[in-house]
Amino acid sequence: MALLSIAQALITASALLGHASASKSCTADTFMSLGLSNIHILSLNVTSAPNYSTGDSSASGVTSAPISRIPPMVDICFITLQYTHPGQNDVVNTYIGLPLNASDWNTRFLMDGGGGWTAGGLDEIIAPIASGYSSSSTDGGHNSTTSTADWGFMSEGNTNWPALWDFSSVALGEAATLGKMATEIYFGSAPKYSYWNGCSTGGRQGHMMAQRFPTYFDGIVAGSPAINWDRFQLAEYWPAFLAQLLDTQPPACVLDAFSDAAIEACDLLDGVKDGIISLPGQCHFEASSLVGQTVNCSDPNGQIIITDNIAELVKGMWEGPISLEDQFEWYGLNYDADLTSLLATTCTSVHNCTVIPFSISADWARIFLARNSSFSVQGLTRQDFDDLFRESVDQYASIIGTHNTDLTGFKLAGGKMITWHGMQDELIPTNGTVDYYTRVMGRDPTVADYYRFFLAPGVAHCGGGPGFDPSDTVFETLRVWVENGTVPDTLGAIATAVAGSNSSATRTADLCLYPKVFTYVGGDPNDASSFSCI
Ligand SMILES: *[C@@H]1O[C@H](CO)[C@@H](O)[C@H](O)[C@H]1NC(C)=O
Ligand SMILES: *[C@@H]1O[C@H](CO)[C@@H](O)[C@H](O)[C@H]1NC(C)=O
Ligand SMILES: *[C@@H]1O[C@H](CO)[C@@H](O)[C@H](O)[C@H]1NC(C)=O
Ligand SMILES: *[C@@H]1O[C@H](CO)[C@@H](O)[C@H](O)[C@H]1NC(C)=O
Ligand SMILES: *[C@@H]1O[C@H](CO)[C@@H](O)[C@H](O)[C@H]1NC(C)=O
Ligand SMILES: *[C@@H]1O[C@H](CO)[C@@H](O)[C@H](O)[C@H]1NC(C)=O
Ligand SMILES: *[C@@H]1O[C@H](CO)[C@@H](O)[C@H](O)[C@H]1NC(C)=O
Ligand SMILES: *[C@@H]1O[C@H](CO)[C@@H](O)[C@H](O)[C@H]1NC(C)=O
Ligand SMILES: *[C@@H]1O[C@H](CO)[C@@H](O)[C@H](O)[C@H]1NC(C)=O
Ligand SMILES: *[C@@H]1O[C@H](CO)[C@@H](O)[C@H](O)[C@H]1NC(C)=O
Ligand SMILES: [Ca+2]
Repeated sequence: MALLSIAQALITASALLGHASASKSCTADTFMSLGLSNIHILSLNVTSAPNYSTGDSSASGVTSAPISRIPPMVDICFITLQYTHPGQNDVVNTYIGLPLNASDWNTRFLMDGGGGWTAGGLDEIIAPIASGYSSSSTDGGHNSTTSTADWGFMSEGNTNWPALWDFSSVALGEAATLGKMATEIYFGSAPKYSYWNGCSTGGRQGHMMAQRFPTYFDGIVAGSPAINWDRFQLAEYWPAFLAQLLDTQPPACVLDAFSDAAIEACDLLDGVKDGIISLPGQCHFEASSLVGQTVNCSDPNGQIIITDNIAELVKGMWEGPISLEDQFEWYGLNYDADLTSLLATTCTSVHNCTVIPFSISADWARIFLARNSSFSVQGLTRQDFDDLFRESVDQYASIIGTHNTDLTGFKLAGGKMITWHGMQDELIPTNGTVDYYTRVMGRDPTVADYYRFFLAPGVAHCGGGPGFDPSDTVFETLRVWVENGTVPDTLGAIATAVAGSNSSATRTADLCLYPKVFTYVGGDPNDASSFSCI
């Protein structure tokens, strides 16, 4: 997900020091030397685009940038490179954008990350350029017009390993190198600082950069990261699997009734009634306590009585996958996370619903694990599920797991990274990121010198939810850490005001550096000073 923060957007060229004096011409001749020894360039397209409308990229829904914060028109030099890795039969499209006029360049380079199966594309470079940066992005060898089977299979039953390498890491590192190379060719000087900013898949990509290309970026924002990919994909598949195992397809209203009951039971444990469970460890809500209750639904209309199986299913969504041998496989969702994304249904009545497995994890299981384009969750046994899990970890951890705890290279290069994760994440279990950071901390107690992690209570996947969202401040916080040495002990966040209080007031908070816990210490719950990091 290409998240552009307000702060990032506000950093216009004029706000930052240091301008390059002149640029070369925005023509193919200028960029003839662009290349890498391991790639073969199929085409180079250089286009001068004065008055390029930034509204176009926002209209496509790819960037969440508040459009009023970046200029509606920017002058861009576009470079599109299509290349292959000889012998691998792949085609990678990489997009580079430079402020056309050197006086608009803020002397920095910034890549915005992708989302889901999208490594990136043309849309991801527009907002950075409009903010004064040079930028690049890659489709990683496939884009959204290609189905997962089309790019994931070499042929039915055979994994397309080069395509997965491209998507996972290879094309990302190349896009960074090519983007910086083009910047230097055009402006005559290398970027002073290079940054990565991403969430979800973009957060995984940010971690991949730190792990595998540790000298490429001075600063990385990696939100709600899709790291631990080999494991959490199966955790995302688990709800749909359990639903078929238990032959139970509850409509959304029933799942919401469980979330509401858990929030009702545990909301106040953190001291503030705000629809947020900030201290999930203290919540011991039993799904089975709702068995026998009637839920009134409006969409579809009707009443439904909660059964043992429904409670068992919800318990499983909160617990996460557990093997046939009763071994922990991965984390579940927090109690206050929306349950209806991983267990979406279409219904003709409250008693006749069909589960729609979450598409990315269903594709992962079908194309990369079962390697069978007709495969579905129907008829899967517990043993089958465990086999898929084992296959995922065994075959893919080193390719796309993105959980290498050795960040020594990044540390020695002087890099800085900030990760945050919403505790109401409805897709990627928040605790997987806690797990990774804890393991890095265990390996290097000085981790906070270069890599800082902040939990965001009440925030959904990459934003949304009632809680404290740092999206608008995190990039600027990272930038001043890198450029000014301002160490972020907390991370500024905003939330909607607590219901019943002055609803026009903005609720602010300073999120806590993990493992410190965001704790209410008394006072107006809309006021940041009413919370402390303990
Ligand atoms: C070159 O890139 C520009 C801008 O992205 C695009 O409009 C044009 O169609 C491309 N030309 C070719 C030949 O691909
Ligand atoms: C860009 O827009 C400005 C203001 O609207 C206009 O004066 C200028 O001619 C345009 N330039 C090009 C190359 O279209
Ligand atoms: C580049 O920007 C400078 C300063 O705003 C301006 O004087 C110059 O005319 C611009 N050059 C082009 C080619 O737009
Ligand atoms: C997606 O990739 C295909 C194959 O390379 C290409 O023809 C198409 O133009 C791409 N679409 C976008 C939106 O980039
Ligand atoms: C998840 O992490 C929280 C701490 O943030 C902890 O209290 C909770 O027990 C963990 N939940 C699971 C299922 O591991
Ligand atoms: C559901 O609706 C019935 C009547 O339609 C009402 O008696 C009952 O209290 C409602 N239950 C809930 C939990 O709102
Ligand atoms: C249940 O839903 C399916 C579509 O998912 C539909 O074909 C079927 O007729 C429905 N059954 C009843 C009893 O409504
Ligand atoms: C693929 O999956 C379908 C549906 O489960 C099954 O009928 C078929 O036998 C599988 N094919 C192979 C080659 O395993
Ligand atoms: C930069 O660092 C100085 C000295 O540590 C500090 O006073 C100042 O507030 C910092 N500026 C920013 C924007 O963080
Ligand atoms: C509500 O908040 C707004 C903005 O902070 C303030 O102007 C207003 O006086 C407040 N109203 C009350 C009743 O506190
Ligand atoms: Ca609360």
